[in-house]
Amino acid sequence: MDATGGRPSDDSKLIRETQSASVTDGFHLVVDALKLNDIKWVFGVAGIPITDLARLLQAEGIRYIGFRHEQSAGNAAAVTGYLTRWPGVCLTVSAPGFLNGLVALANATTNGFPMILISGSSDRAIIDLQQGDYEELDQMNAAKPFTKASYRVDRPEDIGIGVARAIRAALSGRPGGVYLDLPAQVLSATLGAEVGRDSLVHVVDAAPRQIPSPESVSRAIDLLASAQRPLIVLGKGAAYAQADADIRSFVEETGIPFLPMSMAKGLLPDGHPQSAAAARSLVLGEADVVMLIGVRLNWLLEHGKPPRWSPQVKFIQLDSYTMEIDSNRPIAAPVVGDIGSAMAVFRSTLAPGRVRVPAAWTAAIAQRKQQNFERMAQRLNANPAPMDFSSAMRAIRDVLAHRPDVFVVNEGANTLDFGRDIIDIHEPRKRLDSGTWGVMGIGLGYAIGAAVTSGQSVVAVEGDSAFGFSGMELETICRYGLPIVVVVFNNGGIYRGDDVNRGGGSDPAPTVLMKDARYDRVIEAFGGKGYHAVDPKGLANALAEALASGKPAVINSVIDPAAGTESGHISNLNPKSRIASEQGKGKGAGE
Ligand code: ADP
Ligand code: TPW
Ligand code: MG
Repeated sequence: MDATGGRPSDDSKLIRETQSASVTDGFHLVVDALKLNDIKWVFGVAGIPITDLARLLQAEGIRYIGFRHEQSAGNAAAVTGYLTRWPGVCLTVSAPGFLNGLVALANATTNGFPMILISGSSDRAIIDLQQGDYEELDQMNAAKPFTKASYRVDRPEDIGIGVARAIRAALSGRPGGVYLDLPAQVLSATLGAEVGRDSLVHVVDAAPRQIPSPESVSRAIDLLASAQRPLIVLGKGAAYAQADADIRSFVEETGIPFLPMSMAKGLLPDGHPQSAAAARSLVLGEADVVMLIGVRLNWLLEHGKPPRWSPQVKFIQLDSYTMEIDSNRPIAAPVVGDIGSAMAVFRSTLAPGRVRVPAAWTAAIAQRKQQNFERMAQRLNANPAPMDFSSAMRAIRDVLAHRPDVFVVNEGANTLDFGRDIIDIHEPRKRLDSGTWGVMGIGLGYAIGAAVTSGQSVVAVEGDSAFGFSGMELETICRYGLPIVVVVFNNGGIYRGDDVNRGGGSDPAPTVLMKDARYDRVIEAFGGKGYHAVDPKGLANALAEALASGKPAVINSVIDPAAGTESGHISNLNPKSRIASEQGKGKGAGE
């Protein structure tokens, strides 16, 4: 029996392939509206009431990718929005399917990725009186706190407007997640074909340029020109903006050292001489004027406050979202606008030689970089058995040095920290990771979204715990034959694999996962290629071979269970109980 509680499925009557040309229905109008607005992919899980919508999308040439869980479908849609600057669309069934997708939608909103979650929903009259419909939930209101906007279409003639509003809301200002509720009755309702056609809306100029005021740019340039120790911080808003050439030219023309946040890596290559990534503590602590380009002063930058930052530092903040300004520290020179327009204005306004970077500052950074490179080289070149995070990441870094085109997806705790620090990114938007929330579960969804929309290869570098959140999407990867290689950093646990049951019982400790798990064998069940790597050479060979094949693969990389740090680099955020301090666990790795 299907999961309808015995209710007859109404799917069969829904595609009106034989309908007369004079009549259309909600299903067709949704597809027409999406096509009219250049939606090329939809990621989802089928079921009542949207099964036939998925079929019709496919029939009409929108690529439909069917997932095993809505959260991964939603993550694929979110990353599509980030990479293409056009909303990624996720399609789910009612109540539980919708809620599964909602985590990804909320994550998209938090990260500023344009995404639309479209869910079918049950009978409004029954929902509103809570009379117990199949998959009953007031979805539109449930979505509101997690989205930029949440809409429901109650009449078929409003589908065009609903889709247009969703697109505009997702893209404008700071991008984010939008929910669009489509009740089953609206999908199956019929309408005159001409009325239907006339109701569609082609969205014109969905994200209008926001040109910053000339005064704000002059104020910012005056401040930059006064700096003794200037710094540019690039965030994923800068990567999203696709103003790569102007950003790079601005950084190079001014000579100001830059620090990329994790997903801004690759806007300028990591090996760029002006990169201050390897002198992070120094530049955050000593910079006197900092230009933030598409980056928030949130927890990832310790809110811009001492002791990490100098108490005297002055900020320039370039952002499309006015309310971000002054949210954590006072901003001396706010520049509100879209980064593409703003960087062009900066470049045309800035007189050559106006901003000078004192040689003492550049030299101090160079010296600290050199020290840290040498320290890091020791860790990278050590060859411990079993592998630790550094030696395994080095193997991946070396293979990817020859493949700048490959997307790197990265999640976990230690696996995330070491991956961010060690794997160089050579091109813009090639690194996709846990992002603003530090969420686990984005891995395979992001990998699929990136592979499907770009046609390029992806390496997903996953902690063994992180991998588990979306692991069943290996079947999706194999079903569509996508060029994705998943490297599982198998240290047997969350952070570490060597913790013990503090009660002395036989149950494993809360952070422990199965020792000796063979994740490579999971993909073999779906016809993909599994590799088992126990040393850097084996890992590098497996990765090079898997990438060259262009076929789905998993590399189970055996990492020392004792190599990790509790909570990775953010152990300072972990409230500690006596049980932790007595065991001497959870010492911060710091930077
Ligand atoms: P990171 O996580 O890399 O530090 P955040 O996600 O915290 O970056 O910050 C990104 C910022 O970029 C957000 O405040 C967002 O409003 C802003 N932003 C996103 N796209 C644009 C754009 N095209 N123009 C200007 N600002 C943008
Ligand atoms: C949705 C909490 C943060 S990091 C992590 C968890 C469960 C996994 C770390 O283990 P992993 O990496 O992946 O094996 P490693 O290399 O350190 O061993 N649920 C969600 N998000 C978060 N962030 C968590 C739980 C967490
Ligand atoms: Mg682990």
